[in-house]
Amino acid sequence: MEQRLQSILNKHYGKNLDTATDQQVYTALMLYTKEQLAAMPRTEGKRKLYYVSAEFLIGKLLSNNLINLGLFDEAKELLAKHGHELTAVEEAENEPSLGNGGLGRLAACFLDSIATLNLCGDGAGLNYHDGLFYQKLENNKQKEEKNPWITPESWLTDTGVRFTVPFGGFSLRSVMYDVGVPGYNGRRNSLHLFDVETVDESIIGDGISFDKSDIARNLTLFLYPDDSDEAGRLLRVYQQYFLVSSTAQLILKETRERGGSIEKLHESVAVQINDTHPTMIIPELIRLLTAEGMSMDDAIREVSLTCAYTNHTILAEALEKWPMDFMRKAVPQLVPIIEELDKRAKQVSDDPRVAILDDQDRVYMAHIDIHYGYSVNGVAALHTEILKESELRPFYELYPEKFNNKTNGITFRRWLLHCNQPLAAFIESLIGPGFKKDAAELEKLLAFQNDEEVLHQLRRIKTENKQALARYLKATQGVELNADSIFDIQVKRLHEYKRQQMNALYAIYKYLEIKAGKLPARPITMIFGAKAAPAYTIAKDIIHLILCLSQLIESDPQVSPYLKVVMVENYNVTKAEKLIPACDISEQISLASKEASGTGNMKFMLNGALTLGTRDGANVEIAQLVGEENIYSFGKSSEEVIRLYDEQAYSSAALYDGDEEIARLVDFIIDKKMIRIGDVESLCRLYKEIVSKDWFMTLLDVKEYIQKKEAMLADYEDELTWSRKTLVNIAKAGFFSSDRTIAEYNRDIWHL
Ligand code: GPK
Repeated sequence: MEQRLQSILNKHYGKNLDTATDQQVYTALMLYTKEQLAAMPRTEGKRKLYYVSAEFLIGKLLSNNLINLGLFDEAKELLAKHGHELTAVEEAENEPSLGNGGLGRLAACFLDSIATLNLCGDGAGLNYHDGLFYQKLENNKQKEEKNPWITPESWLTDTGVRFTVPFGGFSLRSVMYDVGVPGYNGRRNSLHLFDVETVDESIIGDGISFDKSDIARNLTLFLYPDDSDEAGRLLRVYQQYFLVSSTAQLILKETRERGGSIEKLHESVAVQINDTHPTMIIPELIRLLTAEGMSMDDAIREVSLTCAYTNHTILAEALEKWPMDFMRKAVPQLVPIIEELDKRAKQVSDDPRVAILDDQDRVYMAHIDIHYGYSVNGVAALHTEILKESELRPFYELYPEKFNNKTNGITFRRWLLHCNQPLAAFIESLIGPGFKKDAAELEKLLAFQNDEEVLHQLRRIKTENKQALARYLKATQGVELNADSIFDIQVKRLHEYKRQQMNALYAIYKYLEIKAGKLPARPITMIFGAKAAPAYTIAKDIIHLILCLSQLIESDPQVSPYLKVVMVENYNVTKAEKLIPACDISEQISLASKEASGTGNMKFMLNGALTLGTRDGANVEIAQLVGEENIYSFGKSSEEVIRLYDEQAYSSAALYDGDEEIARLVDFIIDKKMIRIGDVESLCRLYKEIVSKDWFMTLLDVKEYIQKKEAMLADYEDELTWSRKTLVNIAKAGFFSSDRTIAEYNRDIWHL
């Protein structure tokens, strides 16, 4: 390693390890790691998986690749010998901006586990140049800026592979870049990222504005371009088709090269459709197979035996429906195929709820996946039950055999071994290194439940991680944190169903308590991190509320010693890796039934935080594993919530009018102290929304939530009891390894 690094540095910069800057050392180490990766043997298998996804939220790659290659310690020592710290060198890497939230991060964890389990499976996505916007916090508001991340030397390798993607009236060339995906045991796969040959970043204007109609130049600029107008929605269709047409062409090319038969495609290929964004791969594969001379019947049968679909949400707004007119304009070649699929589906069932085309000529993407895929899975036990019992019930009645659950997981390489090295080393000192390959071995920690020295050490490690986070936030955002306070963290995309607004109501509660002289036993630091979709007004209002509260509290010397509210700017994977190991209280407070799974909840428990959560998504399974005494659950059940929706029986106005305590908290949003700091229009809009609509039932659970959090804060003071609970959480986290999830996908769906 040393020799090779010296020679790369010399060739590129005329420097050596002692004279090079951290940035130069980063580039040299990246290039070296890339060479090592390319030299690894590929996974092999008769059937090959293509995991197709609009997002891959892969995070920085240097350290994780070094860990998986078994080179991490060597690199760290070598750099230290020459006066460089690996953590400082890592800072030089831009985080790839290829994802948005849990769905994208799940895809990234899955790639790591697929390679680690030695399964033959690649990812396929788009190479967005500016990806998801960069979030600036200014004047207590979110401002969106572009987020270029690709540098001349990067993990991307141009494969030389090119495809032509036909659109209505024109066609585009697609360029295939690869990013190597090393498993933790000697073999590798690839992430294929397709780009438009004619992409042009110079068309980006102020902020993130650009000409939405200039498809040849804009197609791979942004992930989830604003879809509040028709041009934006059409652009999403162009993006989706570009991804799936490139992937479908790659699949047929590789199948031939591997000696497989196109006529028996499903014997050589499995396609996992990650949410509905890549759904058009079904008609596209059918189109390509029939163009090869297969009959429509045969093509449909083969594709249906090849494609499987994962559902990630029951929120109606996220279930894509495209007007057929968009298809006619962007991808006219798919129109007759979609019509044929619709006709056949109507022969299977005349129930309009399962139709592909509705009476307004809109295409229901998920319905294509369910009729013409062989597997439909939810991402947590409760979520899959809700799909079967309510959201997709008519489909479940038609095809019960297709439905299955795959509870999400996370890769422990990134979310423990890399992000929390002190904890990983401590665990290894207690139970040996076996847990690194087999996460179930973490259960051995249960033997230390009554070992006071171990329990004290867990809190010491947590405190050190809190200090490290404090240093980081001081350096990057100029905020001061008190590492002796309790760190209460909610980080995830901003959405009303995730109920950051309920957490903000807690901040108001605590502020008023402190003003009234009821001081907490220990200071509390409430940390938020969240991006709001640029066109989602109420979500931005919630960010505004949190930032105004932060300022109000900060500037009040009576309150600030006891309470702090911080919003981390531009929350992303890099920041998650620093926040999660430093957390005491993990906020997982979505309205029951609405969070399909959550995966942050798993990362926090693995790093020794305790969950304050509703009985939603994977929280339910966390509670079952750790036992009710090791989690703080609250709130109305999913059955109750679903009943309230069905009977239209929820009224936030009634709760507000009937409860002085609730009214006091909500009214504070438009208190004159707040109006003085913030934007009246934004605060009033949010206030009205909560009082009159509150679609995600904040006021239903807010009182129980406050009570539970108070109980939790009190428990924190009993160090041994708290630490014992954190130990049980870490010990029981093994189930949430994505290695387990992927083994189940392979056993039940892929059969690679
Ligand atoms: C679900 F529908 C979607 C979406 O568009 N983006 C996204 O990140 C998330 N998700 C769910 O909200 C989480 O509950 C879940 O854990 C995650 O997908 C992965 O399954």
